[in-house]
Amino acid sequence: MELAVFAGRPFFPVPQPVGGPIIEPELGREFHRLADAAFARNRLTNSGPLAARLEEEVAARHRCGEAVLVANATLAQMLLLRALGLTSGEALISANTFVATAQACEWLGLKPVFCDIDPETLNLSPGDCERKSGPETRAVIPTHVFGVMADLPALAELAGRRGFRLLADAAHAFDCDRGGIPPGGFGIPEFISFHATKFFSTVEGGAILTGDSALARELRELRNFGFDRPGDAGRLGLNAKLSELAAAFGLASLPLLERRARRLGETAEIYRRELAGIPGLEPHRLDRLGRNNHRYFPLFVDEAAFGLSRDFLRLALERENVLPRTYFHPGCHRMGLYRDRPGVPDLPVAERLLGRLLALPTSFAEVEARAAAKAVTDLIRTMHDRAGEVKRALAAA
Ligand code: T4K
Repeated sequence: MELAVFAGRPFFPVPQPVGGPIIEPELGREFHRLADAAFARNRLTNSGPLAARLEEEVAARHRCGEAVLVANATLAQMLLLRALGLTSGEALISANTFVATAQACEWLGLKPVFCDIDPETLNLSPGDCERKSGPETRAVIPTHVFGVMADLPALAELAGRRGFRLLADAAHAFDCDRGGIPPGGFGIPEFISFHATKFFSTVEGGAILTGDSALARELRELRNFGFDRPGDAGRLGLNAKLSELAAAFGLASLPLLERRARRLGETAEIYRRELAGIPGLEPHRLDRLGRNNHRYFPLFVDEAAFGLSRDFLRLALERENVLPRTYFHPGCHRMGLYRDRPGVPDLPVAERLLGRLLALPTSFAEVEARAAAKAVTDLIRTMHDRAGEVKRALAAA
């Protein structure tokens, strides 16, 4: 049967998104058991036992002493900035990050300064941070994009020498590490996302990972309206608590994570093997420096060699119900919030590389994951082999 891009039917009958939640059958069963127990206890939020247990599990997994669970990673970053007194001046952040990293800074009164990326890791470049730092710089906030951890030792050296704070956006980096050290293990505070699109999820949720118990105590007060004793708010807080039902979803996922990591690793392996023979495609290596959870499979598309641009390949795959994403291009600095601000950031490496990057879906149903990954690569091969026809079909649409 002919493909949709050639006026036939979509190859996949249902959409295959990059961020589709991963829900194994066991997860649903265990979630319901834990949720029923929460109902029987009449305890749905505000320091319940499930959230407390999940805090311990997440901290142990990341070997960092403390995990302060919150309602999402955006609030985690905001609370952390507040606790560290980072409420004015500038923060150096990566041109390759989700807009939340910039927005959390703005909410606290910190102006984000977009810095260029390292061409190997696609993470914040310490050299460009040095160039773009100045008298107003108060913090540097790298993102471990796609779970590849940023160069924290080099950034710590810079921050120490220039007198600003280092904290990290580890939203993508659950169960990842660099040289064996996971987020939270480098001695700097990091925040992580448990959003439904992530490797590990509580539907919405996140955490701050830290070895500093005084900081953790303060963050626990800030997430609960600033209450430092029952009924008395000693400081300005807000509501960023994680509910018991969200914690139940997370606890139900924990025993499945090794199997999930193996499956995503296999999907990545199939993608790498099958795409290897197609000209103009180069997967971004995620595990050169340490462990990766393989939640994302980003690859570079060279238009001249492949026959189609990244954006045409994306459009063609979308016709077949494969929904790749161009994380994070054209970049936050080009979003409505930022693009009219004076001073276009100078980001030559990000401009050169991110316009060629495409993230493929990884969250196929468990029973069909191998066949689905292979089918995606077959579709990509067809798009290459019939590039001229694909271009004409898309241009005519
Ligand atoms: N820092 C970084 C580096 C981040 O990537 C993020 C979040 C944060 C900080 C902030 O973390 P949180 O405050 O969210 O905890 C999604 C997520 O909403 C966002 O959490 C995530 N990063 C970002 C990378 O991806 P969108 O705008 O791309 O989401 P959306 O709705 O387009 O969903 C992505 C794809 O997944 C779509 O094709 C639909 C599919 N999907 C999504 C959901 C939620 C489903 O099929 N089912 C679902 O339930 O932001």
